[in-house]
Amino acid sequence: PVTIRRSDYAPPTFLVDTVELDFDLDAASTTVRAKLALRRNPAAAADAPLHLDGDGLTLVQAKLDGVVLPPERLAFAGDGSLTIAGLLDVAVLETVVRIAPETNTSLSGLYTSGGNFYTQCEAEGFRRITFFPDRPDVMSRYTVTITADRARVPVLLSNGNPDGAGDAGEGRHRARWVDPHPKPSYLFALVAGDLVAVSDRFTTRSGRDVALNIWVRRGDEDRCGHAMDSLKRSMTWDEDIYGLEYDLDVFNIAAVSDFNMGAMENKGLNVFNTKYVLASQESATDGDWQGIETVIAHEYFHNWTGNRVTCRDWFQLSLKEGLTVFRDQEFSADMGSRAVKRIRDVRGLRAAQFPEDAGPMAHPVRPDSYIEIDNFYTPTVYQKGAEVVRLIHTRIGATAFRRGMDLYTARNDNQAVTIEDFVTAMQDASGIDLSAFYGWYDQAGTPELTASDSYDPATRRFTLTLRQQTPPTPGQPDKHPVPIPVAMGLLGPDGAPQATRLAGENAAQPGTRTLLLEGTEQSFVFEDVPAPPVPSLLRGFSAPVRLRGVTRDRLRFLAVHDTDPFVRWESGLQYAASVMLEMVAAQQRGEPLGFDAALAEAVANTLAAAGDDPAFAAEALSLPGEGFLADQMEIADPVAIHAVRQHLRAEIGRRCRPALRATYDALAETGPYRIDGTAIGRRALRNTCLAYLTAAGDGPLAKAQFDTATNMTDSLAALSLLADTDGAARDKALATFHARWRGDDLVLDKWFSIQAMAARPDAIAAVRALYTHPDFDLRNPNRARSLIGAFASGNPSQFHDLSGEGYRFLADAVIALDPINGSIAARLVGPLGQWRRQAAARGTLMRRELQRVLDTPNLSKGTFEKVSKALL
Ligand code: B3K
Ligand code: ZN
Repeated sequence: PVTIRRSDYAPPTFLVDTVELDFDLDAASTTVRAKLALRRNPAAAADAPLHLDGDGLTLVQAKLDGVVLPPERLAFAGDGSLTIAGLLDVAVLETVVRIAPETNTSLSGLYTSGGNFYTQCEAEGFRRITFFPDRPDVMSRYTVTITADRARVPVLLSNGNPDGAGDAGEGRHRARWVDPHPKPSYLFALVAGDLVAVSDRFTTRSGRDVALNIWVRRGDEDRCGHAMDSLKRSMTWDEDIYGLEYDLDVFNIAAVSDFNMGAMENKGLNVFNTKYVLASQESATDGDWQGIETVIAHEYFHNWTGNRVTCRDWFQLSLKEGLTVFRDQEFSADMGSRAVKRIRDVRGLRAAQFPEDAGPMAHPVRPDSYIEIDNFYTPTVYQKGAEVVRLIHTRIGATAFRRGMDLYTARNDNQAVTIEDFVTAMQDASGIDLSAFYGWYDQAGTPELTASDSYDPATRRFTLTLRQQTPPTPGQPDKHPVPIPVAMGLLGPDGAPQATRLAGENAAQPGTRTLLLEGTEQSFVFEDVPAPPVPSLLRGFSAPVRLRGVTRDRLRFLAVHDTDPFVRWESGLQYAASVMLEMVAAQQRGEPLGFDAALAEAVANTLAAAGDDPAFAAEALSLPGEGFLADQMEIADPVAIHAVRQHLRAEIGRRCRPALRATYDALAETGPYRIDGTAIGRRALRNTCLAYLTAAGDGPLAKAQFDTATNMTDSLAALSLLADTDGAARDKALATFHARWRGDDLVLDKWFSIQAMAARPDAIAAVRALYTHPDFDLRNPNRARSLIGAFASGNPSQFHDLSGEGYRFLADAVIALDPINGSIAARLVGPLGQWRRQAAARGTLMRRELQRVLDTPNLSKGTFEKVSKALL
């Protein structure tokens, strides 16, 4: 496999001004005719040949300027691409190819799902549809004609606006779509089949009337309301916050159950995993409702950050993804509780991105090289990328950021650009030099921020010293300091917030201020500090770093007194983590675990104040996760971590039982089902209480909740607790759930996941049995993830069982899946790559399984890249 390097970028030799595509749809053999209006790129050499990507295409005919090209003019390469030399500066190329959608199990290019046709082109799927310079810096205007059987394929959709439809004879019909906006090939989409629309309208603020349609399979129409509502709110928000309006007459969304990721932002025709569209009270959890809102918004926001302004090459992926995640995070924060949203996002970043940054696939937000670009749709490019945009936002402020966005879209509209174009716009709009922020884009690894301080009563000066250091990552042994904005404040000994005045300032400032650490180490001197204060650092998680050096006493103090909800939550979490890591060490030495009474006290205090903000209380009551704890250890011990967490949950449950039970009872649902922040927060808090009570031995409570639940959140919370227990109630609940939901794929995924994540000693046998269950389907990505991914990533103590059977199961599954869908296989293999963080006995077993995968003949590029890098 070839390594592609960022430094090797060369502009395309030919541009494609317009494309006419003609699809004759047939599941077994579809004919694709393409007519490309080519123009030599002024930036390329005058005699450079035309390079067309292609992958698995059967060429029927190629004509250049109306003349059939003889075979000797067509130079095919081993990867399926085609080079043609001797073109004039302006030329028209017409090709006819055949493809077979129904045997396309990779779900990239044109494929079928349940008899309907769908495409997925990002990043390199368009080359599986027709010969084309399949790279984002070639932007063209598309006209698409689709012909298909009228009875079986009544709905024919593509990008842009509809432009006529009609009969095509012999029971077939035809539709034409014109997209007036130039776009790269990765944004092309076609959806066709027996679908029904849920429709609405939206009028943009300049008066454009837009038809909104969500296309689903018959029977799913009544589960689209939330998606539609989220779409309209997203459209309004982007107008209000960024002045960005929708730019076509229709906005179509199509939902499909076989899909490699969450959703795809194709121009005017978003394609969604059903998971992020369909929801009802009975079938969707609160997490599902929130997921739909976020993903709908994310894909909609791409219309500007991604589609109108796109990426020059795939190394710039975070230009659209980091920025669009930042935008969807802000949207969701505005729709609900900003503090809780931030807490959840940071939780997610630490659960996925921090470990990635500390593992074999660590890469900068803007990678330097890749073998398979699909492997770089990562938490680093997405979530860390969003954090870097947030750093810039923090550094220059909201007003300058908005001006920067205006400048960015105005300057780069209809162009394929780079991260420099974004940073430059922000710099020009703010007048602040942002060049140091490139360090965040180009350097991998999570910086460690250490704080120390001293107070001098004589001068009433408080000196805060911040230091940074980034551990080495593969290929980047030496790191440089990066600019770290540290939002902070000082609290007096009584917990009251203090105004702050830095040496050299005239007046003290109340509230939060932001210090900027630019070098390796810097001291900040605060004047007129009456008594030794407690600093509150990294408010709102103002930078994606690991903060070190805050004592336990201060953590306890901050958890109670800080004005910033993020720091209050964070301090409680870090306090608990530090106690738990000590317990893990005790467990490893075979010593008794003990109990820190302060934890029970904190739980009691949180419960007492929970009425004010139940969603925040639920976050504050959640113990650090097993993955978070493992990530804090040089060498993880998943089994000990699990034991400690279970022990602590049971202890807290026992000690706080009356208060937990009182909260649980008080939060019982009385009115109608609602999905606003308060209702969701109440359910979250109630189910957190249920988890403690169940851990403390109150088994019947979970069973009772499962039996009477009227919504999926409560049902699933109870079921997942029961799944961890032994006995008849567990088996009965799982069987009841399966019987009730066997016809609903999205809910059945949950049934698989719950069992895959149950930390029982027979977990591996159970997972193997589920793998052969009649409802299991390796070809469906949601289902594969719900079992294999849930087990390997969501059940660490069993996955890391010392027998090595968990590793063997994962490798077996990856080897079976790779020839079917290499992209999903490469994703699922990830957990085996973390062998360096495990004790030698486990590491050896993990490496053996990685090697077994690597030795498999005909491995996909993506799986090869992941496995070979993990073994380096
Ligand atoms: N841009 C797509 C992701 C495509 C993944 C290709 N392997 C969805 C999104 O980020 O919005
Ligand atoms: Zn995206």
